[in-house]
Amino acid sequence: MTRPTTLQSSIGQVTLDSYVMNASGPRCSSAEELHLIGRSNAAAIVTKSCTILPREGNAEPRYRDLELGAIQSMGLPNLGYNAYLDLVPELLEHNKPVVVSISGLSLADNETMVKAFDGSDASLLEVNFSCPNIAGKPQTAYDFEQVENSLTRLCSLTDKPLGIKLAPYFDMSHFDSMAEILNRFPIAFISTINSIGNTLIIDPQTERAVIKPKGGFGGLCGQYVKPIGLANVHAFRQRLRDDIDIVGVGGIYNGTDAFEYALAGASAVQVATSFQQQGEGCFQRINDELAALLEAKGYASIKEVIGQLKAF
Ligand code: RRO
Repeated sequence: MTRPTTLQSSIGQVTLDSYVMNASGPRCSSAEELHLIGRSNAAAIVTKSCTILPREGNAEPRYRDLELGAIQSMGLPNLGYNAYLDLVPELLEHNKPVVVSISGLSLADNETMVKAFDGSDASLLEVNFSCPNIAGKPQTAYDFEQVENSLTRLCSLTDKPLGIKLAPYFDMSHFDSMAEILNRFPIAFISTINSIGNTLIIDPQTERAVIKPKGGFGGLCGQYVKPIGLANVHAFRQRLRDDIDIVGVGGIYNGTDAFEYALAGASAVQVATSFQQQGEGCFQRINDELAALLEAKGYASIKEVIGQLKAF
């Protein structure tokens, strides 16, 4: 499939034919779903975060659409890492990068999976340090010492471009501390943000939370989180080494959203809620809207925009 060169980008030296891919999140657990992404205009195929063993995920109801997004507590439903190892070769036949998301329930699990995928032809590895929805498992991304320990081990296990999926941060001191840690490791990229964990939506009619797992606490997604995603991308762009790419995630529904992420410093973006709500046509639409916006503004390439947020 030919795509406008204006949207070509790269993550960890891996070329992307467009700017928009799916996020590790909805509609990317099964072989069928992943092939559907492969046939779409998405820049890459990103798998659902995998664990050592297959998981059904949390009890239902575990997802609810909201006026400006969604709340969910899926609980890592996935086929188990061996299934994704088997799928990598056939997914690569779509001629786009395959990004495997890894989300072990322990460091030992992550070590096992990083080693296994290092021996595969996966293009990029994204280790998820920020799933908010497993009862009793705090998000690694909020435990800075654990991030450092994990990266010390994981970076030694692969020569593939390795990235980590971060949780949203809300304080400048956290951006400073996390960037200082990340800059000491040979990581290729970060993806930011994951959903805003442990939020609560209450239905006043039923007088219940709208989802069941974890007593109703779940990850907030969609338009609600875009300003937080933009802030995280921009704060890290100002602090990370130039060779660490940033994948922007959070509330991207249209070409203008993607353009804003580019200004903030994202080398590519991932789409979750809009993909969940609208299906795989969202990739073509958002890429087309972005290309039209670039043309209207007189830019020849998305690369001219990345990180160019203007100061007052
Ligand atoms: O599956 C989930 O519940 C989930 C994961 Br792994 C994640 O990283 N972020 C999220 O909002 N949900």
